[in-house]
Formats: sequence, C-alpha cells, structure tokens
Amino acid sequence: MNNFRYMHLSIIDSHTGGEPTRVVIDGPEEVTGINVESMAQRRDLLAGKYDWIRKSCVNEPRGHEAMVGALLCQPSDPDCVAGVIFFNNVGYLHSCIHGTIGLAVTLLHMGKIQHGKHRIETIAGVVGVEICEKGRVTVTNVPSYRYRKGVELVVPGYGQVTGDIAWGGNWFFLTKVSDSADAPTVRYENIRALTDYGAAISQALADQNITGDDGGKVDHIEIFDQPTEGVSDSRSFVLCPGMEYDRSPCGTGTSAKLACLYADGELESGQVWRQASVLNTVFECQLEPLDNGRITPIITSSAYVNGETTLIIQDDDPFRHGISSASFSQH
Ligand code: PYC
Repeated sequence: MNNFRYMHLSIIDSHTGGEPTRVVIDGPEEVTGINVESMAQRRDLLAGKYDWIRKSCVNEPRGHEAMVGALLCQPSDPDCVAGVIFFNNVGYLHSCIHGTIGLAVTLLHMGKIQHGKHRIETIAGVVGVEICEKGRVTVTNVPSYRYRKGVELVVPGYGQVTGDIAWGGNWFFLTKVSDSADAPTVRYENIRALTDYGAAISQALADQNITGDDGGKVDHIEIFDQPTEGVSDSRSFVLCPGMEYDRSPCGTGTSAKLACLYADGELESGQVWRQASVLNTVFECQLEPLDNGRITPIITSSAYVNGETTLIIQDDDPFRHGISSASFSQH
C-alpha cells in the first residue's frame, strides 16, 4: 500500500501567440484570499513560503522552461474581477500582457466572467481587459515610458550595442539589429544565436550596473528587425529573464516599444502598430498619450485555452519541485 502524501494544484493552460500561460486556480488561501492588502504582499508570501508552487508548475517535468505561470488571486482592489501574480522558471514578474490575455480567456472558460470589459490587478498596477468574440482580447496596460535613449553598451563578443531602456510593466533594453555590427537577424532559424546575443546583452547590463529609474533590473531584452511583409510593422525577438524567448511579441515589451516610438514622434494616438514575434504571431496595438509624456498602451491579440488538469506533487518524488540545479545538489 502506498503511504505517500500528495499535494494537488488545479491548472488551466492557454497560449497567446504561441506563448503559454498556466493559471493556478486553487492556490493557498493565505496568498490568494481577501485578507492580503496588496499584490506585492501576495507576491512576497508566494515567493517566501510557497515558491514550490512556481517551481512545480513551470519547471520540467510538469512544465517547461518557457512556461509562464499565473496564480489567480482575489483582487485587493474591489473594482477588479481578479488579481494575478505571474512567475516563470527563475522568479516573479511585475506584469505580463500575453499572460493577462491568457488569464482573461481562462476566466471566461471558467464562467467567472463574461464577454465585455473588466479590470485585473497585477503587481505593476491595474490593467483593463475587453473580451470580444473568438478569444480576442484587448488589454489597456499601465502607463509606459522611455527612461533612457541611446544607451551605449559594450557587449563582450559583440562590441558596442546601442539601445533604449523603457518600462512597459517590466524593464526592457530595446535594440535594433541595425544598431550592432554583429547582431543576428530576427528569424526562426536564428533563435539560438539570438538567445546567445540577448544573454550577452543581459550580462553586460548587469556588469555595467545599468538599471531602470527605480533601480530595477533591466531583465528583458528586445531585438527589433525589419517587418515581415504584409504581416507587421516590425518583428522582434524577446529574451525573458530565465533565458527563454517569448513566443508571442511580448505585451509589456511591445508597450515599451510603443513608448519609444511615441517619444521619437514615430507613432501617434489612433495609429495602429502591428508587432510580430520571432514566430510571426502579431499583437495589434495603439497608444493614448498621457499628460506627462507617458502613454497608455492598448494591445489586442487572441488566446486559446488548451488544457485543464490537476498537477500531483508527491512527497517522495525527487522532482516534485521541478528539475533545476537545486535538484542535483541532493543527488
Ligand atoms: O507578454 O508581457 C508579456 C510577457 C512578459 C514575459 C513574457 N511575456
């Protein structure tokens, strides 16, 4: 007879432009319940006592390195339908727009919300979602802005790379392929080379102590290239903090891009910008200018629910908390 103890986590999976979102719908009440004041406090509780939830959900063998997890919470703001904490293979995200689009179709699938407009609370602030037919969702993101233009970075192995630093709900370094002599072009066949290039930029930013205006780590790298004809206005490769690339065009990254375009006078209110990912999936975007030079990004995409299951985390399973370097320190 088997005496092992089990933990269960109920999850619903979706993808937005190819990028997965795994929503945990029955997290611990201590983190998800009504008695927590802010999303940041929920994140700290999750990261402290319950980090195993993140690791079990997104790491192999239950997940994979590119998976973004989302813990569904009660909102702390009564005007919101839900609160959410996003996480990945290495930690917690301030926000995630492909994940918010995934969460919106997940809440619809669960019957918790209907088509129409809703508000969702993230650590970065409240975002608006409008759910239309066929899984089409429009997100109104938090105010976004460019912090620094034309930062010159020395990247070992690649020489000088120029880029901007901007906030779109996470911190981004945005560079064009044309801003470096040795950058790989943004094509599916170049994903490995683009990952190496992005990782080298990320390391150089850390080594040269280049941060956001709040001291936050610039932990997402965006490499922009020519558009694919008839598909988009621009195609990009986005490297996330866990060194996995975003299969979608990255909503917080696209928000940062819109802020830079606006600051350069290249995009105005009402103009549509179509941002493609390295997989050529597209986010359709617009912006609304704010009084202080910042913008409100508005991003539309489709998401698809593609799984609903219970994860079992068995006490004696050596990989109950996923495969990571920590798994091997015990073996
Ligand atoms: O869509 O904002 C986004 C995102 C962040 C990290 C992965 N996707």
